Amino acid sequence: MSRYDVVLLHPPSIYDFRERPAFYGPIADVIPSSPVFEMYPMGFVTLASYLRRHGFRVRIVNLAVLMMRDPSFDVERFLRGLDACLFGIDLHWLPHAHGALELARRLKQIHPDVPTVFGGISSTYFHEELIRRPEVDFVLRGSVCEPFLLALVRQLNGERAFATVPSLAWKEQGEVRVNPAAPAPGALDDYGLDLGMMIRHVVGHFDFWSNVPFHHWWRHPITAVFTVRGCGHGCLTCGAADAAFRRFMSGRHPFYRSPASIAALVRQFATLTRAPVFLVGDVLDGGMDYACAVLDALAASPVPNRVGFEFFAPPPAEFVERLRRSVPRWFAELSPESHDESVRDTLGKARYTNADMEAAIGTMLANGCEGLDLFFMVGLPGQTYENVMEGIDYVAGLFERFDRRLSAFITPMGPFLDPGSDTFERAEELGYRRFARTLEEHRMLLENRDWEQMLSYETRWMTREQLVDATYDAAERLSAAKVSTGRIGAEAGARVQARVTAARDIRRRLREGGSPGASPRGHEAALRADIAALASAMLHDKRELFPPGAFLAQFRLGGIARILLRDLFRRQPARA
Ligand code: B12
Ligand code: SF4
Repeated sequence: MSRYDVVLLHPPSIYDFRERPAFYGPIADVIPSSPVFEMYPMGFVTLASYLRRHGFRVRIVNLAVLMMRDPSFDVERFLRGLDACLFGIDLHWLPHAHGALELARRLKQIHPDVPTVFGGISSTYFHEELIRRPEVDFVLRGSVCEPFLLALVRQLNGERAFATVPSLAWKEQGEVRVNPAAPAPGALDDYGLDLGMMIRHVVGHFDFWSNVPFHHWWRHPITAVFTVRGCGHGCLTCGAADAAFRRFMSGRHPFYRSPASIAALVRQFATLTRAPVFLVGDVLDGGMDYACAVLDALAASPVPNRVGFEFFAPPPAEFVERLRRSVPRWFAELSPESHDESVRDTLGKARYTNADMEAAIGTMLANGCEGLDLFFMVGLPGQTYENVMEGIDYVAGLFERFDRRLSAFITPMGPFLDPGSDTFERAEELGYRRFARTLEEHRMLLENRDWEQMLSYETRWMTREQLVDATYDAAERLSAAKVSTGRIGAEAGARVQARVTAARDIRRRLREGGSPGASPRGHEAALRADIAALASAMLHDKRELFPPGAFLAQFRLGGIARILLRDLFRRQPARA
């Protein structure tokens, strides 16, 4: 009998990133992971919890983190040591097109008799192309895959009647079969995290490093509760927008987690850690009654941790006032994407004026919001270079007007257009020029050495070169505005400035040097070293968004021990 029924593996975005360092630019500047995109989909944890609850043995392996932590980590040797009935690989985010396929290929070489299953948003979109590849045996489609993966594992252990597994793409004697999609469930409450089981697995198997969600997580273990699946907004650029999901995701979206389940998950995290708990998804999208019910549930079970709220449009004043009364410590994120009302209108997230936004900023700061981050983007429909720069001047004005709890960040949309989004499907009509359509074409883009060439698009308003220029120039100006208003210190500002200068220099040297190996050996080594120095964040100081803390200060060891004890005395589920 194999040691595990399923091993879920998270690949790096580019499989050979350690041997072939590429210049990824600022594509991962405002997220916890580096451009290796080493964070695994949170769905790994809910899939593992669900299967374990049904008596199956599941292991999560964050291969990307293992490869990052130790440059001499021998991947092939590690893969050879895995003992499982099924390997699950996520191709959730398209930038993993390179790493996920290469990992599957290697697993097939080493374990030819163990099937591979792919899942995630990009796998769902590209399931027909994926299932034709020899290294892929199954693809599970859907935004909620727990019951389908369970059905697949049961069939692998039983009659192998794969035609009965909902939403499965598979092969029968070389012929591709795509089973009908099962409707997505109406609520998310059945698909949660089981922290007790997770901790017991980590402790029992001495398996901390392969489970960590991203590099350095143990230093700033931010946690998140996913309140919604899908989204009701219509951003033209988003692969999970209403129109996008209707193109390729079965079932009705969005659907929400109940207020009681949200509060229970927040409490679970607070038992474990002192770190902030972020609610992913704008609770106001579920309607005012739902959003207030979430606040009431949080108020009934208060936690000392800071709780983060995400807003897709400026929240109404009465909601913010109620938030202050319900949650002792809170912070928020608002993503206007552009300061320009007409660009915002075209983008389609939400329609509001800058005056509305400024009023909401004032209200939030007056109601105890401990930090408010605004997110802006380069690469939007209708956006020119000048327009991006005007945006930074607008933000600088906000910095003058509001206190230092308000901050802002800008990143390029990239490296890829989201498949299934309007900008991907209706590119020409919306002013986009697409450099990749198929999964294989995206994989090939990741073979490039420079993020400018990795970008899968340019727009009628900005070429790829201008998108890069706008990104660097905007970041430089934004950083200067932060220094002059005391949001970051002069030293942090100088670090950002030095990184932008280094990035421009690398770009020039890559252009002059051409393909790898074309430049003299010494130059090549220096270039690699300079690229590596910019690996984690480029245009922002990541510490601004994810302040590091010491391990012992972040975790509540007593709480962890209590969860562990409770789990040990719980009857272990029989396989059913
Ligand atoms: C929260 C979120 C994040 C979080 C990550 C949380 C996490 N670790 O999962 C953060 C902010 C870090 C993030 C970052 C990025 N994100 Co994001 N993110 C989202 C968001 C808003 C919600 C996702 C969600 O609800 N997940 C719910 C969890 C519980 O389920 P799940 O992880 O999806 O897993 C389920 C299924 O997908 C499936 N599944 C997943 N993997 C596997 C594997 C197997 C084997 C199987 C069988 C099933 C399976 O089963 C799971 C359980 O049901 C979506 C938009 C949306 N509304 O959906 C965008 C979205 C997924 N992100 C997107 C992108 C592009 C990114 C970035 C690449 C952006 C960037 N350049 O920085 C990075 C990549 C980060 C990395 N890997 O390191 C795009 C993806 C488009 C695409 N097809 O590639 C989306 C659709 C929209 C968007 N543009 O933001 N993201
Ligand atoms: S980018 Fe727009 S459509 Fe996509 S999840 Fe965010 S608000 Fe929803």
